[in-house]
Amino acid sequence: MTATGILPTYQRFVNGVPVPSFSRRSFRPREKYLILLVFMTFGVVCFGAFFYLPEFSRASGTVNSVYKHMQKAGPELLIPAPPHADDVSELPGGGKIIRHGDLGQQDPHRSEDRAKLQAKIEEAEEQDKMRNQKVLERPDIFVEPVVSVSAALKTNKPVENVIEENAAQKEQKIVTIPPAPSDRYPATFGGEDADPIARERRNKVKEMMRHAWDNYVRYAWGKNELRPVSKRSHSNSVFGAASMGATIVDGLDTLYIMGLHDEFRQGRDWVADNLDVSDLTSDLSVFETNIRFVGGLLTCFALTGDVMFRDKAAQIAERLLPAFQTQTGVPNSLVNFKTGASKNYGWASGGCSILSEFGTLHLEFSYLSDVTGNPVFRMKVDHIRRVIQAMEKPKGLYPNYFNPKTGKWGQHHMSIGGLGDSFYEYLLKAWLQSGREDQEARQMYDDAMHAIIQHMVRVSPGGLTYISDLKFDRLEHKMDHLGCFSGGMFGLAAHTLKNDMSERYMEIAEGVTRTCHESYDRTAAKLGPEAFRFTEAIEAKALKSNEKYYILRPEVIESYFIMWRLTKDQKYRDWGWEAVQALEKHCRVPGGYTGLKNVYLDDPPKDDVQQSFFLAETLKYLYLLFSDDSLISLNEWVYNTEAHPLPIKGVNPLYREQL
Ligand code: DMJ
Repeated sequence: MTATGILPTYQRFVNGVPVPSFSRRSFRPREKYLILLVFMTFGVVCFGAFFYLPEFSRASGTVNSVYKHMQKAGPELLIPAPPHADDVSELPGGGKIIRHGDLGQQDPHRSEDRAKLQAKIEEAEEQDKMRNQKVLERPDIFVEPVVSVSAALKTNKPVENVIEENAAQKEQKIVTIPPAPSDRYPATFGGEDADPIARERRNKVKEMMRHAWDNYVRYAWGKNELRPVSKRSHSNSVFGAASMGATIVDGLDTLYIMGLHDEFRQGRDWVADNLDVSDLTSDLSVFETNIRFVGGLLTCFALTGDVMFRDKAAQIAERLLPAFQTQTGVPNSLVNFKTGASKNYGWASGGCSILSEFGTLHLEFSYLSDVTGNPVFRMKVDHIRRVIQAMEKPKGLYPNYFNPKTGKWGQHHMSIGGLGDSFYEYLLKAWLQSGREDQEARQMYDDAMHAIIQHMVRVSPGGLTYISDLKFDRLEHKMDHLGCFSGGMFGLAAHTLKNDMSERYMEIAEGVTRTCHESYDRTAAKLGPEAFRFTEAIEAKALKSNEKYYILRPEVIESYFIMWRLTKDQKYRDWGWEAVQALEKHCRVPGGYTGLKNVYLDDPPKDDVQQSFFLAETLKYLYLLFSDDSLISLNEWVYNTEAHPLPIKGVNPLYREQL
């Protein structure tokens, strides 16, 4: 025997030829120990290698993952089988076979080890759960349509009872969608209409959304907006040249509602990885940032439960807070995200804040406080409410300008259009959003509408109802396209509370929506102008060249949508379809959708801008117009002024309040 290395060799040679050594029957004790040692080392190495397999390479959750994997190889591989009771089989004809288990005779170390490992697995599972929740928490959603308010009203029950009954019914209807393997978001909730024509039209709108989105992705991804004719980004938008992805954030919930989940995911990942406002050096509009970014992100949070959206919304809203540091606490219009310096526009009645801007924060800020548990946002908007409520109102009306330093109104211009519009909308909707708890808001709304009806609502000689502007006690017989949202607003007010105003509200809702449709119908393009007038010579038509453009605005279609849901009058769907055809004819270009410079020309020149609100609002309202009522039901959701639906407190389980 010669030792040639660590291990001794017993190779024998016969005539110089190696011969197998099986002739010897057994090993010597020293050899046995060595072989045992080799096998044990090999076993330990193999076991350890599991932890370096690629799918286990992420440190956290490893114990659990490896355990699960090994379970597949055999349940007893990692954890010894639990002590089992005696196995008893019945014999045909009576009698039993008893196989004795190991209960009562188990090794105490074995069960101790088992308990420790089980505890580790449970801990890892818990960590896994928390990690997943951070990214995506699966929400419960309603899968059955809920009775609409309008349908329920036909039962002649008081609206409150109907709402309560609906809420009670809904509680029983919550169903959790089972997890999909690769997609943890819930499926979009159908909303297919029974009418085949409506379904076809809805598909058309979805295709329009794809066209708008795909071209934005192709030519302006990450930038704010798209120039669809020149196929590049639009650096002159309300958010300037910064890459804030305004179209992504504004369009995301529309993608989600339409069931365009791949596109939604693409946008969601961009938001998660790139939306960072901490380095923005520009002055941004508090109002626009709130309605498009904070509102859009909060809706995505409500719909999906993905807390990334909530946290981004909170980060952005925090950057808006320095704008509230004024003498009165009413915020300035612009804030610098880097320095926190804020200011007002010079043109706004000598540096005033604007009613429609500081009055359009309430829905988003209240909701943000509820879902983050941080009261600061709600405190800010409650404070604005107190300041404004305490002001003396000329003829009961709210002027468009308020000086945040002196606490006085600026010029006495009143309007349901630009500079005033969404302030009124948010009074009504704050009441709705609160589950009708915020009575003060509803009272302020009714008081304001009372004054507006008395001083600003008029009917033209041709029988068209419109809401005129009021400037220094003089009516300016003109309506902005922006003011056309008010058809839907009056309708919603009428249907959500029966009081001595509700009948009149409904008349105005129908009248204004019809007038706004006329403003479309009286153009060559069949799309409405930015403003239209009522004079002796014309009705519902623009006069000045700077009133003749159409920038893909949503307000008229918004009213069609709300009025359709409230009345089920087919004309609203027909009018919406007219708008789709006109958009396709004049605004669609190979690179997306463009606005028009003059709607009175047969072939209107294009402005080469695809506004982010076209995706957020115009296409969303069109899609919902051709959906059934269960999709983002008016009973459960309240739309912010950028058409981002926010859940109604106490009614919609997707409210997701931090308690
Ligand atoms: C949107 O940004 C919002 O609807 C806002 O309230 C005013 N109008 C634009 C779209 O026209």
